[in-house]
Amino acid sequence: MQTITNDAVAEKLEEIATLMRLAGMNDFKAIAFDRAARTIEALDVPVTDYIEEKNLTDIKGIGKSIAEDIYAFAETGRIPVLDDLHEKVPEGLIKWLSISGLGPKKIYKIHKELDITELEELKEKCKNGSVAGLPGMGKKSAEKILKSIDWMEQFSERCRLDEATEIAERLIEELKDLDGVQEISIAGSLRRQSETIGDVDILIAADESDASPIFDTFTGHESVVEVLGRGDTKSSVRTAEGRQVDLRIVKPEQYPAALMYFTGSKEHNVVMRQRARERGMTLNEYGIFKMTDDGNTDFDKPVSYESEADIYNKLELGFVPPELREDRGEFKWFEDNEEAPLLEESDIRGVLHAHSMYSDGRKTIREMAEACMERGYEYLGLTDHSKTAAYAGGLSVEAVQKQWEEIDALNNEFEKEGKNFRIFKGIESDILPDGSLDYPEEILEGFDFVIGSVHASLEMEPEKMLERYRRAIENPHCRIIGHPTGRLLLRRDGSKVDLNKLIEIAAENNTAIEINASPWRLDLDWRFGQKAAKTGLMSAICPDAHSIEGIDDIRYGVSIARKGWYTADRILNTKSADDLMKWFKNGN
Ligand code: DGT
Ligand code: CA
Ligand code: CA
Ligand code: ZN
Repeated sequence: MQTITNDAVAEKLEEIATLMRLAGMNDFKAIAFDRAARTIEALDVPVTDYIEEKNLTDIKGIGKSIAEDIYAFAETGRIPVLDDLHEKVPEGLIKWLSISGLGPKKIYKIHKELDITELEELKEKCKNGSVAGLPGMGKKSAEKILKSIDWMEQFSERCRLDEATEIAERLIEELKDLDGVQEISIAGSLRRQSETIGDVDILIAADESDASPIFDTFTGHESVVEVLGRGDTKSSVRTAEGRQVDLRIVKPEQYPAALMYFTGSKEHNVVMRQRARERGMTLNEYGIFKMTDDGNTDFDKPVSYESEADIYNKLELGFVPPELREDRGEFKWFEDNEEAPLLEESDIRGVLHAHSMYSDGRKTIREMAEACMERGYEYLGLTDHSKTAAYAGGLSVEAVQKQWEEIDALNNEFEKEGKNFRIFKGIESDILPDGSLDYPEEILEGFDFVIGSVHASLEMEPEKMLERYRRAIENPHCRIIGHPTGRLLLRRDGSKVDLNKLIEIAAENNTAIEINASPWRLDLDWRFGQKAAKTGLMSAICPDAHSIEGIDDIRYGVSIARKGWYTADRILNTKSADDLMKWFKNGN
């Protein structure tokens, strides 16, 4: 038997459900697989315990036939139903799943009615009106599909920050202890913590004679499916995820300059080179050199330096943290300052914006709270969805009241046990199209804080959207605005609300705007950080966690906040629990 994880089993079951829908099979079967997947994922013991005892059917929601599928998977790594489904479902349709807004059932319908399987055919049928003519579709749906395909094609060249991070960390783990590796770092847009990443860049300092076996390990890594190029100083590969990774190996004495150069951004490098020239030097990926009288690089006259920071110092600058290297004000600041007082992950004292099983989260309130405690946080601001978000299990008034009782009981228990931890009663209230919040006044009053989020009618006229937000912000119960544009990176453009104006309105009313830390969102965009600072806007790093792992997305939120020049004092969840409650009540 192979060792398999709960997640691996859940993933297979989910795949079966999706393929069943793509094959046009009866939905109740697919639903059973979906439910089984969620059940396995939420198990708090290894599923292998059940597999060994052959008692999977003891788990509620796992019937005999699904149990057999899981045993087969554990024994052979394969599931016969899944293999059959793969035979049955045209390969082309699976690609359509990446088109945002197009689910497997709709895909099956289009495929069956129009007898097409390829993306190009789908595009054509959207353009010539065939898709619009299908029952239940219409012109708007066809246009939406076209737009989503456009997005997909435009951005498949890039990936999210979390995907790139995982790839890079996996490779670095493998490379860092190899013989001859003196230093190793991520470079490029990943080191700058951009919200999407083209290729992953890794840099190593090693003697020339050690390079070859290091490249061997890199190109031979189990996650590598294709070697795109291999030279003496650089190799490029494609990983199983379809991402390109560049590894460069430079001589130890060149490492700091190379690290600076390959971290970029290009715009930042341009200014750095210019600063070098103004000081009679040239800067390139090999180092800093004196210039000859005729303005050429004098490679015989290297300017000595020991570190990346040293290079900045030579150019009369403080060390610029990688996140800030975008030529957006860093030169001005670091001419006068050794460092910028940026937010650090360790400043974050509590978790705001998390979902439980009351709405669409995967864990109980207790499980979420305990996970926060384990991570050293002092509070959890629980915010399930509000009643209008029916698709996400939004809470009825009765459910809200039940949740409050549960939170009170948990808080009492924590206090009795002397735990320094509190759960705040929050809600992620939909901001309805007219700007009102989702509950009557007497319920809103009972929350410790309300996050107001737009989840529907995102395509509203920008002016109307701003008014919608204004009304929500002027409601004294609304203390934080959630994911202000609603974008899903590489998937869906957000609403076109004027963020500069939104920030002004929020700041005037002492309402915060979250930095949604989910790597799908990273919304508020970091480019608005300086505007936020000017207006005195408060923000919060909000993981929008739907699971325990989701809490750890805080790291991405912190990166984006740093990239937006946020200091700890402008982030709500750096406050103590008491101070935060005060801020929610009084706004200071
Ligand atoms: P990406 O991969 O599109 O997310 O963005 P980067 O910034 O990682 O770009 P990449 O991988 O093409 O190059 C890595 C760094 O190398 C880049 O940030 C700056 C430096 N670099 C590469 N090519 C050039 C260039 O032609 N001129 C300058 N000044 N720097 C370059
Ligand atoms: Ca790159
Ligand atoms: Ca690159
Ligand atoms: Zn939301």
